Amino acid sequence: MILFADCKGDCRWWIGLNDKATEGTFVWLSNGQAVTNGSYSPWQSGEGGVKTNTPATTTTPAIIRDCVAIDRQGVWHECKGCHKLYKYLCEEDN
Ligand SMILES: [Ca+2]
Repeated sequence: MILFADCKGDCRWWIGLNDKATEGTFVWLSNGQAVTNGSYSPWQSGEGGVKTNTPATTTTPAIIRDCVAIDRQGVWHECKGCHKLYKYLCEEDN
């Protein structure tokens, strides 16, 4: 993808997809619609609602995987936390 050609290092972009409301059900921020089975969803192997959140313990913080970023190969990842300073991609209607 030419768009990603200049990126170096940890290159991911938020795509506006999360499962904050219901674990394993990913919805788009733009319209609230869920990604359904059979729709375009190029998940990293083993992701796509399979990686569950890990509750906090007395010694470790929770690991929340609720937000999705795309890498330079076009693969979607459930990222640890939604706070990372990735850039983001937007879709524009013509
Ligand atoms: Ca999640």
